[in-house]
Amino acid sequence: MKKIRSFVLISLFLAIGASVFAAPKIEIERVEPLNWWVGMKNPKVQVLVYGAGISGCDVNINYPGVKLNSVVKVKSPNYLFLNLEVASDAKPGDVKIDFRQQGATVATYNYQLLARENESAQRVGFNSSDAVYLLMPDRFANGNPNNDDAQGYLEKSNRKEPFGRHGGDIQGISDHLDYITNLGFTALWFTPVLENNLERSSYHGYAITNFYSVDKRLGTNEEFKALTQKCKAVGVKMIMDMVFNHCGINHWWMKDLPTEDWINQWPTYTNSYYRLSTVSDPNGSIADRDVTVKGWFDRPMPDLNLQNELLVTYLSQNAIWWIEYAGLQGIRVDTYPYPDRIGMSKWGEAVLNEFPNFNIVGECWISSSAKTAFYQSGFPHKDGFDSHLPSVMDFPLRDVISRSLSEEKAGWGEGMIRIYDVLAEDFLYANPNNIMVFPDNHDMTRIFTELKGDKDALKMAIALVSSMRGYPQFYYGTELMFEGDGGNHSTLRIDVPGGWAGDKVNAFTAQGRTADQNEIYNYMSKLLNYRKNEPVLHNGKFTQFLPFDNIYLYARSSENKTVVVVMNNNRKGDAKVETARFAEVMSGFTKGVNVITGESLTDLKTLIVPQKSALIIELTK
Ligand SMILES: [Ca+2]
Ligand SMILES: [Ca+2]
Repeated sequence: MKKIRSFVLISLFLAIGASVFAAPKIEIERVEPLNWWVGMKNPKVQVLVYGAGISGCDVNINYPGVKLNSVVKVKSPNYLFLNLEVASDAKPGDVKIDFRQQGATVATYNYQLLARENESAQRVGFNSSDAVYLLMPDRFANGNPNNDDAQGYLEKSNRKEPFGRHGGDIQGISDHLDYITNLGFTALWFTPVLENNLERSSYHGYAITNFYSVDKRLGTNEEFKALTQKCKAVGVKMIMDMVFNHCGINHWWMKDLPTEDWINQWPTYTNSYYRLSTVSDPNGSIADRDVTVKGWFDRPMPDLNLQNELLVTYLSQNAIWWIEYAGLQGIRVDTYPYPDRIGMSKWGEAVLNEFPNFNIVGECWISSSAKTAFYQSGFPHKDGFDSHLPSVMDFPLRDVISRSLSEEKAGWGEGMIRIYDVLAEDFLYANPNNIMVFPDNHDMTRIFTELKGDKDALKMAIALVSSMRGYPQFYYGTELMFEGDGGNHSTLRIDVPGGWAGDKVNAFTAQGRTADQNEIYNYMSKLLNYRKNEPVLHNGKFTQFLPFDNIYLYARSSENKTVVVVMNNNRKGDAKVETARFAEVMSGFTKGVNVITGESLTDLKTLIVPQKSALIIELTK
């Protein structure tokens, strides 16, 4: 009897205990990547799950074709990393993930597996056939005034504040896409669109606080995807600006890092030296390299540690997710040399494994061809290292364009020889034709300012960048003769007049532009539209001849066609250029057409090149 009573009591206690002490439900706050796809080349995906106390859970998945290989727990109890494997014959659908404690379900999550678009893996990235237009979404056009102050954001819009949010957005870009395509551009790169929820100066987009969400003041993920599709329909490739060196100080994980080494932490605030020589220097100290690579880019930008494997996987999947979700044709990687280079190599390898014909350009802001070539995939590193970065930017060439075009009195080392000499170092590059060529960008003094407002020199710069090996990039407003000082970003990143309702001038229309602006707009349009349809300017052999007397000639040659560019950098009347010296690229051709004016050239023996101008002629047999 006594025994029976104890048994009943114990049973009762257990029953009450189970109901009183049942593990409480856990709220899952984040799951990233937001979804995944069936049929990726790499069948594995690592899903980050974030929720208070989630690491105490057992995880169960019961979905045909989806295997939970392992679960990774980290220092914070609020994260789990689920290593899933998706069979190629798994059906798209919601994969129910069951989180249990003491046998009871405390949370469930339906993780979406989608079908891939046809030919997704084979997509062709931007390449030397493209011309890239760079803009800042906050400063281009305000297509939706209703999103200027989206809920939950710390910084309010204020167009009067030079470093503030001006209200430009994805809709504004979409509304003015014809302005860009009329100029002949075939690729679009704009500064990052992901959430930058900072108190101030977040308009530039480089302090990301959520890697999976477009900043609502610029639009939504769906709007970004729709713009990418609209671009594709009109022959414009989308290059997404991504940042992996740092995140924004208000990134959601900063309050609860998965692991201490998720970011590079220092006893006291330590800024990067910004000395990129330390990264490639075989003689450099580890100490100097560490501060350059692990020091922070700026106080509001915690430095991500790409030696952390979980983080590298997170960022690789993030890039793959945006390519697949939005339909991208390219990525521009910000501050490329600043993260751990082995981590970035793994990142690039993972992305190119999924999309072998894709293109990625890294911002390696270095004034030396040797140190730039170091980062391009294919560079013969002694230790066999491969960056898996197909394209770099030609900062060394950029640095001499304005200088050479400003030097009308050329001595031994001045004027056009500067350009020749930089291009003579192309032997360093694994692929000189997959290099971005540009006269300026959003971080540096505008070319027109550097050329001291010289319209003729501006045209020469446009001609050079558009016809050189590699592919051209122009910063918005170059076509409008915008001026701006690199030391003052507020002047460098002004609004396009006409992008905002009530603007007195509308530069998006020919009527709203001055005669000079139309001259430059039309010049660029003529040249880039010509370039668009001429493979000789995409892949033709590049041959340059020594400049003499500040006159520089180079050619792009294919089997049946050659384009010759002659730059007369003097201001002392027409130059009569005898072409006998250029027989190597001109012999056999009998006809020539001035690409800009359409005029036929009857005499190819002597070319007349007006002062301070570029003569671009197409030669045919
Ligand atoms: Ca807006
Ligand atoms: Ca770094």
